[in-house]
Amino acid sequence: MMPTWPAWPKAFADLYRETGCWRGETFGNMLRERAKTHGGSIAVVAGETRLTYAELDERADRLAAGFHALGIGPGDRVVLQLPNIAAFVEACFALFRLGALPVFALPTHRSSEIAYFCEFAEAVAYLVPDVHDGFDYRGLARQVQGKCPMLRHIIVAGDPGEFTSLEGLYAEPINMPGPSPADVAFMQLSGGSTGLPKLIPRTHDDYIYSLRTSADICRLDRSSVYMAALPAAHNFPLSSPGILGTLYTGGKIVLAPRPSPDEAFPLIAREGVTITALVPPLALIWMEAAEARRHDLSSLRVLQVGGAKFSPEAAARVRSVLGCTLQQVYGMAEGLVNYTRLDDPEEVIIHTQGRPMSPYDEIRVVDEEDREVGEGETGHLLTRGPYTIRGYYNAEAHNAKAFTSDGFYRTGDLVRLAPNGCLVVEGRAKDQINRGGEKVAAEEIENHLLAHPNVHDAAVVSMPDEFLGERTCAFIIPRGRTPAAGELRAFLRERGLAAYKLPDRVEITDRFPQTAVGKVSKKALRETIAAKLQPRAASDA
Ligand code: OOB
Repeated sequence: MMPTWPAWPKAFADLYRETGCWRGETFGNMLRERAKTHGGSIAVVAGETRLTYAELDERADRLAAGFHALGIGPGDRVVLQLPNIAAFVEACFALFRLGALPVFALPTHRSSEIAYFCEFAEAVAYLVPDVHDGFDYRGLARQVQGKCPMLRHIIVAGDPGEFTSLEGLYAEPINMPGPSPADVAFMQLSGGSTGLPKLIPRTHDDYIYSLRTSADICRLDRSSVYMAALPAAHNFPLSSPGILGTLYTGGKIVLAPRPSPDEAFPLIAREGVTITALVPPLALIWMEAAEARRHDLSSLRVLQVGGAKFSPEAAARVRSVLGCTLQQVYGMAEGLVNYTRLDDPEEVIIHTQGRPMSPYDEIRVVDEEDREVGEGETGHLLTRGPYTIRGYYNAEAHNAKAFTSDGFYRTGDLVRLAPNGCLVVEGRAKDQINRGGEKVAAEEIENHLLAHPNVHDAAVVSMPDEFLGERTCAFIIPRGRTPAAGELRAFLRERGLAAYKLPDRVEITDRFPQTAVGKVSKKALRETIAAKLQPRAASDA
């Protein structure tokens, strides 16, 4: 069955083509072109592996032939869970060329998330590393296989055990028609605010437009060296401008296995990294490390920070500590990405989250009734444009709520439009915790907690945290015996939930505060836990 997803209405698609946003390019052809014009330049550095554009192009062709031989074809979904290794890039381009759709899982996802992605996307294959960061993904694959009988292939980069070896798939290239530019190229995951994560279909046309524009804004060219320190599959390091934007411009990408200064700093010096992207907590760690130790970070020209709000105090230190320009990036896997520009005044770079990358991005800041708020007032951000989806994959009922009738995406973010046209993120209306860039949907965790025999009711909210910005607090009304926090965390881990989703704190209560209409007041719960943490924050200082 081919995926169902709401495409752009014809009038908009025509507009985006006429204005040159969508140029009819595909990822497969984009790599082919670069391989023709500068095949000898280095495209990918990962560990000991160095691939030129010509080599990457050829390996993508050979791997596409291998996937084809397994019976993977156009429109098929493949859940891809690879860390920052060369196989990630090769597998992406091989699938793009085939017209098969990677579903981008994160390395931290576990059986609960992966089994759901496989089932919901009706995936035919699941691609994992053997072992990464001490975790054996073949064990995870076994669990997933048990839950998802329709999964035809489990493919392993490295030692495959009983599964199919990725290395063994590379075959003689074959001719294949390839997808058209308007086709869906892959699916990203939504941070989510509901019980189950949503899949985000992105087309070649729209995604290539977004990474080309991002690359322009970041002034990438053939001499640029982009380091992916965040997980490659996330929208930020993948395309803002990230890995794909750098390959578009013919630059070099360096895949860092982990973002720690110990691993990233020597790579910056060795490879002459010019630009990289971090979430706020990592930016803090990098600044601390750079101050404490002497490292040659002189090649670094731009540090992008995004995924969660970066405090102005920290933002103000970036230039002096790391010796580069800060770029704030406020984006979402659904589309819209805002950037502060490299030549913006320091004031704008420090205090705002930038402005939309495209002149065709439409922005509305509205109240609860979807009426535009007054100038400079805070409201809900709605957006529509040439690279913002019109709906999630197979989610009709949810789409009716997540999008306005005229196609604007409800971001769930509370923002203010500054007089200079830049957005300032002031908060969030969606039921989500942003744990230093990692998104946790409250309802998803609540549903898992409710499965515990000693949990009568659960409400998950954010609590303030100096380092991550927010952490997760689960309020629990017990049933019978009161469960201990460690026991609940172990229970969730046992259910196959990613570690970043486990509640950082558990509060036991006998009832939840309610709103006027009788719903659980998460606002009151957030205030309760924030007040409780207050004295501790003061004594820590
Ligand atoms: C990025 O994408 P997602 O899909 O993981 O998360 C999107 C959400 C936004 O709706 C917003 O709530 C939050 O993450 N966010 C920020 C932010 N950047 C993202 N909140 C405050 N300040 C920022 N700078 O996180 C993402 C995708 C592409 C580029 C960059 C980030």
